[in-house]
Amino acid sequence: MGTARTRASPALRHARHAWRLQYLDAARALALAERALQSAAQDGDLPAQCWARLVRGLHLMRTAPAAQASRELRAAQEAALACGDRGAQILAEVGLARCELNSDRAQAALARLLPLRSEGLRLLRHLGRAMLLNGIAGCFSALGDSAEAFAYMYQALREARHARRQGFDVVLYCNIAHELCQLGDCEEALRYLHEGLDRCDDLRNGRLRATLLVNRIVCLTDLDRARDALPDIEQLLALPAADASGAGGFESMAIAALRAGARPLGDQLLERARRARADEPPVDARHELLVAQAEQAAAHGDPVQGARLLAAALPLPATADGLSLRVRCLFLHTHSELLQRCGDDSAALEALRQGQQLHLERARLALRARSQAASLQTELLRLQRERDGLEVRRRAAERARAQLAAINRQLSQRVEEVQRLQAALAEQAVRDFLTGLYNRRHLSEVLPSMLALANRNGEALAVVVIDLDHFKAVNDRYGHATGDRLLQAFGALVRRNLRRSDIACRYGGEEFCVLMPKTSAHAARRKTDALRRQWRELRFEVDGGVLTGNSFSAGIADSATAASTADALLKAADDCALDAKRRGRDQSVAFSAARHAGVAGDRAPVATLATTDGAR
Ligand code: GH3
Ligand code: MG
Ligand code: MG
Repeated sequence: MGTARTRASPALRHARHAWRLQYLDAARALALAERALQSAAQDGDLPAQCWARLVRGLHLMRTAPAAQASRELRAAQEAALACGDRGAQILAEVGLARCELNSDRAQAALARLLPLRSEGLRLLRHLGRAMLLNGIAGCFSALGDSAEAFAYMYQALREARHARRQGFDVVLYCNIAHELCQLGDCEEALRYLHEGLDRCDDLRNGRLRATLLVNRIVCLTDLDRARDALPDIEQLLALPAADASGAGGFESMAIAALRAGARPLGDQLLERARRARADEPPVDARHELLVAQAEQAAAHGDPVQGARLLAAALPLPATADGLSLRVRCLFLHTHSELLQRCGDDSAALEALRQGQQLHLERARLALRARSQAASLQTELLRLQRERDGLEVRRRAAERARAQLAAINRQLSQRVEEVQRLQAALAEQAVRDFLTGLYNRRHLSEVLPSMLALANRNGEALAVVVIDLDHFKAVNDRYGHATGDRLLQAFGALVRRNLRRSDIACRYGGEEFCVLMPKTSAHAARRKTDALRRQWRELRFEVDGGVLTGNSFSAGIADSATAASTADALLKAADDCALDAKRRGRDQSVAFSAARHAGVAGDRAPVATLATTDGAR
């Protein structure tokens, strides 16, 4: 609320929490504020002091003499000023204005609040705004300008509905009902009170309930249904004493009870009213008290005394001095009745005539307020409907988005799954199951493109064909399973010894082929011989001993010297392997252009035959 947005201290958080709880749980709000104030005072925490005092000040405003509440609210305001919290300053002003109003100084209260209206609406949140608007409405109401009062109250109600959780809407139901009752529109007032009392079940605010009940009692009395007010009086008296007396209105209850014929109850209530209003009651309360006393006198069989009591208060003060139309009507109505009972018909008629005039005035105001209220209500309903519609659309869009996101998630999971499967299948299709090396199919797929790349870059691609020596004999002597083990071991050995860019395939049976990019036949032969030595050293546990000293024969050709087409290059390497076999196995033969000129065909003869003899 316009506070500098630094991190809130724990005390400030408590104080703000207390602020939001004011109407929900009045006692807890006050206790929280007291605690916050204690620690804030110790720490010199001004923002916390400000909000805690604000809560306390507003509580005093409802329960204590105006002077005491004003002191606390002024202290809150000073703290707000010191810490630059303009929002809190305005809220303190709302409280101070209410104190003026409670002391029958409506004009002064209005003068405080009106200039703050637009700034407040800009700075404050919903609850604060509703409180400010309600404060202005209260001033107009006290000044007898019901139309303005209603306009502000409905605007406040709109704000309060946004902050429904904080319960301020119930305060407004109460105030709107009070205003309607002032204008004699008691049926409509009863509807608001009913709604307020319903909502009150969600709050822990005995005082607010008591105030709603007092208003209902007043309405029912005004509608000549004083008997129906008796259960409300009972309910009110059953509330904690502080709540019941906090609401005031014992004089209204006394009038209701006496008119309902409940004399002892009326006497008791009047006694409480007298005690409650001991020092300088507001103008309305003072006149209601007189009416109650007059009713009591009449109920005790002395209407003359009653009429005399009322006559002594004539002439009645002006509206501007705080006497509401409702109480003025009540006064004149009762006076006329008592005069009639005393047999003074002409005086009774005169009072009745005055009362009728006021009724007319009330009806006129009620009509204006009603049409104002109706148009505001229509506007409110429209806004509400618009908001509800938006909310429905927002929820639907949110649901659709969530569904879409879920479907998307599922879909991408499926896509990933399929991709994984496809990759696995593709891998399976090009892998040899036994050795884990690539298969011949893969070789025929990649060799042409590797060759093209090598040719384009002017680099040599070496092809090595390896055939394990006397492998049939291994199978024959140790069994096919041992043969398989050897093939697997050979695959693993090849994998361990190759570069990542090399491609090793099982060409078929016990024959292998390795493609080595950027490698000459010469370099490839060196690597092949190193591989051959390792192969020889590998030891295999077999039935009855250890098998070692295995060998292979290899033929090597590179694209730079042997051939530039895949088939020719493979054939050149194959031929060299055959050569190695012929020369006694356990050796590598690299392509010699001179010797193979007729075979490879597409290169000028440059190299000589080179063999590496086996160690055996
Ligand atoms: P050389 O030195 O002339 O190459 O003799 P060799 O016995 O290795 O050649 P030959 O072509 O006569 O026999 C190849 C043997 O490889 C025959 C076949 O049973 C064996 N062989 C082929 N594929 C497999 C296999 O997958 N597992 C096993 N255990 N043996 C296989
Ligand atoms: Mg073979
Ligand atoms: Mg062989």
